[in-house]
Amino acid sequence: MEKTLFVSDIHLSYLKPEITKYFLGFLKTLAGQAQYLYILGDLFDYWVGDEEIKKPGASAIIKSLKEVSENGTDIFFLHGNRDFLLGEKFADAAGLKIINEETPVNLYDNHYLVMHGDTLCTDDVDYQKFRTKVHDKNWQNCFLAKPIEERHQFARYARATSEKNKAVKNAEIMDVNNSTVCNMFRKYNFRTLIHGHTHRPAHHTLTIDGVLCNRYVLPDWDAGGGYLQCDPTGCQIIFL
Ligand code: LP5
Ligand code: MN
Repeated sequence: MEKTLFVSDIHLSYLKPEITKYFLGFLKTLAGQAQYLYILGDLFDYWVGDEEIKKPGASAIIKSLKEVSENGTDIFFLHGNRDFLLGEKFADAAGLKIINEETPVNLYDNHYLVMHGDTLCTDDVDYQKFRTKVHDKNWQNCFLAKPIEERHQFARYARATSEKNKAVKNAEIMDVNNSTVCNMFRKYNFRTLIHGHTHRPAHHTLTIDGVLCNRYVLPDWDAGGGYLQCDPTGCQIIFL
């Protein structure tokens, strides 16, 4: 049967070889049997530039993604807050297509909107300020011009600061803002939103302007992993 798989927040890192192993297994078996695979951000724990494609950790993933795409699964990727610097060199090597941060998708006579999910967390004002800064093209060009080891140092510092901040942040702030979600449904006039980032996997139903809508939140792979499968009969979150 035709099917499409959605994953996010895999957070691949050489420090977590077991996640790499699970994800490679997922690509080889389940993803290889799908028509389309959508990776909705945070494939890597962090990404500091496409020079990294030659590093052993990344090259095993790239090789496997390329095999899946050459065997007939179309792969799409959108940026997360950890890998917003992943670029076209990676995309070429892995045989995937980088799509917009808000992408409407038509599948099996249904309209979906896919996103990473970080832009829905508008109560997290500190994060949104940080995001605006690092999404600035000048900032990115400056950052990418630095030596790779210096970029790693920045990324490690940013990761440690983020973990420290999260430990004292109110959990509510780190979830989506309901009116931001409603406005997203209105902006694109669709029925189903699929995103990750919050690490709160769930299927939410909500009524917006009298219309029943769905919001699927994808599981992260630090907590075991999983994916959303959509086919002509509907969508289902599957935990691994
Ligand atoms: O990622 P996660 O789940 O821990 O938390 C996110 C938000 N944090 C981030 C930061 C990333 O984890 C950092 C890794 C990105 C590396 C990319 C490449 C290199 C860039 C180097 C930049 C210097 O996205 C966190 C949210 C949480 O999701 C829930 O939604 O709360 O946001 C924060 O913690 C906000 C902090 O205020 C920002 C933390 C980084 C501060 C580093 C300062 C360095 C100077 C930057 C100058 C532009
Ligand atoms: Mn994220």
